[in-house]
Amino acid sequence: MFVCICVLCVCLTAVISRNQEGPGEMGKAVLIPKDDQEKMKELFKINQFNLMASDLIALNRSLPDVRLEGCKTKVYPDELPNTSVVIVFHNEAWSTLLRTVYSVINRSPHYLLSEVILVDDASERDFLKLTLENYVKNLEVPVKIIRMEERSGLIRARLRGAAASKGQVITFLDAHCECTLGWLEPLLARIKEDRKTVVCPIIDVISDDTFEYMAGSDMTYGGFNWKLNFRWYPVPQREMDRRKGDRTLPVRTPTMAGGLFSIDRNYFEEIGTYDAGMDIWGGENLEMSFRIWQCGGSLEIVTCSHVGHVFRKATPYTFPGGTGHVINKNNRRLAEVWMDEFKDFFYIISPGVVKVDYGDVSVRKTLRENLKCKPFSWYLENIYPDSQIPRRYYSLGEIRNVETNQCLDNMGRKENEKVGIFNCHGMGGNQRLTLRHVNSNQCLDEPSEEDKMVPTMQDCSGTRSQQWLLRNMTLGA
Ligand code: LR7
Ligand code: MN
Repeated sequence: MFVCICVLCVCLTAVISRNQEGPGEMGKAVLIPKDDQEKMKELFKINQFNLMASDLIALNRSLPDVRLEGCKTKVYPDELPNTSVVIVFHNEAWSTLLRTVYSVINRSPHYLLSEVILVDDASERDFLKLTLENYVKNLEVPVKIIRMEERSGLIRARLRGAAASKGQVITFLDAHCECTLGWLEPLLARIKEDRKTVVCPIIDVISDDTFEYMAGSDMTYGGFNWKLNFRWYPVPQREMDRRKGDRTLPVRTPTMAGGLFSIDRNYFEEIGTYDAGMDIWGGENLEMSFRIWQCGGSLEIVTCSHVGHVFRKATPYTFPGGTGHVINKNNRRLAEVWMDEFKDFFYIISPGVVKVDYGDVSVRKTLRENLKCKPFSWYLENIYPDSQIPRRYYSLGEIRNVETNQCLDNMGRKENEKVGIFNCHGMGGNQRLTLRHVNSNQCLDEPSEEDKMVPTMQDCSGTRSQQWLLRNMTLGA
């Protein structure tokens, strides 16, 4: 009896003290003592995040409520569609994977959770096999584990998870996330309002070094650059105006980061799920973003929903086939199917990409026809007018003096500097110009007073000094 009570006491104290001041509680940073830092660095390499810190933090750690005040008091309909949560992983760490699962289970109303589906993309770690299977049996929400027979990449793994799911909505998460209080209801409520809206939470930052939880901003949204890299950009004024300054209203975003979103399951099918021809990692997020917008849906960041994600600086896993090859292939597939003539901008920036075999995209082109999707120019005009890709351009090529066979060349210089003149090499690169330079978003401006000969590169302003007459010129395609 005495022992029993004593054990209980210890447990109880442990629970209480952990919830208030245990490592990482309330999303605080975990600092590793000097003596352990060698070991910490070793462990960091396994997942490219501070595994030692993560392992010290409780699987159900507490987090701050980072929502806007206006979000905390919002009331959502009682009848919301339920969701399956699909989490794909390859060699994920135990603590981050389970913390993701716990945060879903502990911070979602259970009647809205159909199930959690873990899709193991052929991981090689023992603890992700039987140990994981036995562990999830004791959780309060059904957790299903699906195993890919071979390494397939996150796109085909998600497709498998989606096909096995039963919820009215499918919610995808990366395997190193933490959902915060009230994350789910606003996502589901928005889908209930409009089933063709695909919704993302605000993605908060979990530090890869300390696992500190840092609120993301409701003032950034998704875009991309000419290399087809996803990037965050400030929400433009037109979108603030559309929401009449109410920051608790969803932001219409041109693209999504890709890892964290909810979609009506029937709509997911209707709109063509994913491109199963894409391998391992990359491209699927832009592919889906373009497809949703061009084919009549919309993509939003629901600013009342916050989910954390461990952002890493490097990839911990292998890319069978080579990183560059895989990403180029995926990007080519999306450019060929969705970007019409604007794909040329991508190819010009990354000349190597056109050599990559991207397989057969006819099924995806047929999908685009069947869905009667709008052209990419419509997307640029209406959804992403602030894109770096010029919506209208006269021509793309080199500017050559036909007498001397010399070309304008930006000489690798960057901002607001003189352009140079160099022998034409026909390779594009620094000589590939629109009158807006494709690499730097700088425009050819008239020579300054001191130097009457050589034009300079200046921020594109649309003023007369940047207007040029094209005459007697051969403009390459
Ligand atoms: O071969 C693989 N098989 C997998 O199952 C490779 C990865 N994966 C899993 C992996 O374990 C993880 O759970 O897929 C998930 C995503 O992989 P990450 O975490 O290495 O990707 P990321 O967070 O660096 O990349 C972002 O872009 C990807 C492009 O393909 C995906 O869309 C990711 O889901 C996406 N992550 C996010 O959107 C979170 C916010 C990051 C930003 C910006
Ligand atoms: Mn991730």
